[in-house]
Amino acid sequence: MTLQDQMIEMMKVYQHYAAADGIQGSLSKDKLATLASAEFPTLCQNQKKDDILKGIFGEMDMDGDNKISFKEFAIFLGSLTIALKESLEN
Ligand SMILES: [Ca+2]
Repeated sequence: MTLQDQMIEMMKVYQHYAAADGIQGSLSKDKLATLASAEFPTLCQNQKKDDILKGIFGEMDMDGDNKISFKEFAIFLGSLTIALKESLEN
């Protein structure tokens, strides 16, 4: 799988969860929680997952409109990739 293929998969994941309640184009807090449960199972086994998700949502929602746009999602995934690399190296 090429990096381009993986980016397309990332776009599909966003679109899948963003369209979950029939309102496309953004992720609400509930949709983000559903996405996190399915795509980040290790995180969601953490007892503090609600606090963690609340913090993540706040960090992701850069314009403060209480929704996660694709741009905000993509930027956050970049930061998350850096954090994951650091955690795997330690
Ligand atoms: Ca936003």
